[in-house]
Formats: sequence, C-alpha cells, structure tokens
Amino acid sequence: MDGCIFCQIAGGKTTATILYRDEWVTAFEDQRPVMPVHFLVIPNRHISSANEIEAGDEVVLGHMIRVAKTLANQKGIRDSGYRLVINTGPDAGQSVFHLHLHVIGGRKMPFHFD
Ligand code: IU
Repeated sequence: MDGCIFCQIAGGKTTATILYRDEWVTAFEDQRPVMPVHFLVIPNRHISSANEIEAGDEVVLGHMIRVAKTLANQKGIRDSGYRLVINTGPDAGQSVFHLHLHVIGGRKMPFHFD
C-alpha cells in the first residue's frame, strides 16, 4: 500500500535489519526495542490490523507464528520464553497500521508492560 512503511520494508524499499524474508512474510529488528530481543514479523501483503483479517488469511498468520518461533529459537530465547503480541487499535497503542507480530524476550517480564 502506498505510504505504508511496513509495505516498504517488506518490499525492500527502505532500510531495516531483516532477519528473514520469504514470499509471504518479512521479519526484522524493531527499531526501538523494548526488550533485549524485540523483532517484528509482518505479512508482506498489506493487512491494516487484526480487525481486517479475513477468511483465507489463516495460512499467512500461522506462518508468521512459525517464523516467529524459529527466529526466537535462533536468538536463544526458546526455553527462557517470549511473548507474541499483536497490538490492535488505539487502546492497545497500535502505531503502524500494517499488521505486525511483536516477538519480545530476553529477560523476565512483569505481567503488564508498556
Ligand atoms: P505498534 O504495535 O504499532 O505500537 O508497534 C509498532 C512498532 O514498529 C514499534 O515497536 C516501532 O518501534 C516499530 N517500528 C519499526 O521497527 N520500524 C519503523 O520504521 C517504524 C516502527 I515507523
């Protein structure tokens, strides 16, 4: 989608530290990490938020989670644990309206986080 920064990252049109990319998803380091490990997994195709998920998107969503766990394993946080977070809408603080899965870990987390 024109003007979408995450579409540009997925399309290789702007710089990001890419961890993984295939036909369906792109994973990259979050530019402002809130934890020792913090990366994002996005669908290459524009989906604005979880609210816009439609029938047929299950495959790409499942793939995002599988890529997330593989990269979490590679980063050594498989056993210590991590969170998979999809912020959706204003109350959740969604700031980029291209669906993204946060993968955060590398230290013990309180239940609540900002
Ligand atoms: P949120 O769930 O929409 O609040 O998170 C957006 C995240 O995208 C946030 O953690 C930003 O640091 C991150 N990010 C990024 O990694 N690269 C960018 O070019 C932009 C945002 I804009």
